[in-house]
Amino acid sequence: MALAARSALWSRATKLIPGGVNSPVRAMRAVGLDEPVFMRAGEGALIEDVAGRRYVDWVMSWGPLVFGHADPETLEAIGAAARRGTTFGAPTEAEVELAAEVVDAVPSVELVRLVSSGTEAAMSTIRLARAFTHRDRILKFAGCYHGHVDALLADAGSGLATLGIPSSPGVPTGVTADTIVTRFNDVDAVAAAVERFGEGLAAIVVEPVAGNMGVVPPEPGFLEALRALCDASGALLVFDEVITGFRVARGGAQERFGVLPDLTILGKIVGGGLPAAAFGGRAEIMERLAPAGDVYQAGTLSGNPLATAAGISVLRRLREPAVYERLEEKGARLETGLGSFGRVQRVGAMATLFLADGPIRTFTDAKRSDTERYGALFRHLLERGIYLAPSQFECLFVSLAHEDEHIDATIDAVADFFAS
Ligand code: KE4
Repeated sequence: MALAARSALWSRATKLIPGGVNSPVRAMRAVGLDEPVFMRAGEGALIEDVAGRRYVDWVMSWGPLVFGHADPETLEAIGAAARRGTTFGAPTEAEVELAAEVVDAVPSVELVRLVSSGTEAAMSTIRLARAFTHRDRILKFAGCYHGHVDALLADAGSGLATLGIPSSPGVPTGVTADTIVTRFNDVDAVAAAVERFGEGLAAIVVEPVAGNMGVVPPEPGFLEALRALCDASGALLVFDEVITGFRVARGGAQERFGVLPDLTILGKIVGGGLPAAAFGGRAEIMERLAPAGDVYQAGTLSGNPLATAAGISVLRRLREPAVYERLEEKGARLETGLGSFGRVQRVGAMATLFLADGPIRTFTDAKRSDTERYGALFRHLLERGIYLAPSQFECLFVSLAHEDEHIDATIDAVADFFAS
């Protein structure tokens, strides 16, 4: 597509869709682009824009594509399902099969409910935690993102552990009045928050490895401390494993770090690249969900045949342990290659190159990064056929389709930027 046609497409998009995109980060404003790159195809580790230029893709649709773009086995599974019809709104065997894969893989999950997005899973999990505990307060961490759930669109106030203030217009103050925001990796801050608000605390919600401030691993003992604080206060521990699930280990961060939450939020990989997400946990909690219990939650396309077919195709292949050895090798090669250009933080197949001095332990640390320079790096790499996350505060998503040539080309292009 010629330049003029691309501009016409962008102009048309902005006249029909707010900001021209269906999710803000895609506008690529954070990396200094006035007009985002429109993509039209992907194959393995590569993504192709509407001008036919191909890039090594480190966004991978923000995490779902652990086998890369247009994975043949996934496409075959989707096609076979689609030929039988796309949605029935009735129970299907595939939903049972996908649930079985999740329950088999994720250590703390005994029952699981399928939904269509991570936001929906997070929203439903909060409602369930509040119902189960008969409490209203939710504690979250600055820099962690759990989808655009009203109750979790809360920023920290000035103090260390404050009642949340809405981080978006349209979120009523009454909704975030029960949201406490404190600092990731700060056990004292969490303990103080639980001390002060513990009575009415329904749940602590955390990305066990933060991905939405860039990759910030849990410090040794942090997740264990959250577990202990929840046990002591009667609150539920909720791991948002939308990114980490099936990525940092087959059983997610809870398997990798050996800390079991009461409820787990899943997305991205679980749908194999189609709209599917899930939440699950201990049976006694999950059984409160309608129609088994009285906590209402529903969805027209929940567990739909195409997404369950894609999810089953992917999760069944992730039973092979060698998969995670290969992801670890690829992640380590990328980390080693980028390490001399900034602070690289990585857990398994998720990594971030922070243009800042390390270590990055909290959102405050992450915000020290030179986002202007990151934007310049993003644009430089785009010119060289490398598509980095269009924000410093996101992850590079390593897939099984990323070969040494893709990793080495990325490292060379980054080296070229810092040399110029
Ligand atoms: P979705 O509603 O976008 O499917 O999932 C929300 C969500 C929940 N929890 C975590 C830990 C997440 O990372 C996300 C969504 N991730 C972002 C990128 N980090 C999606 C990209 C976008 O918003 O377009």
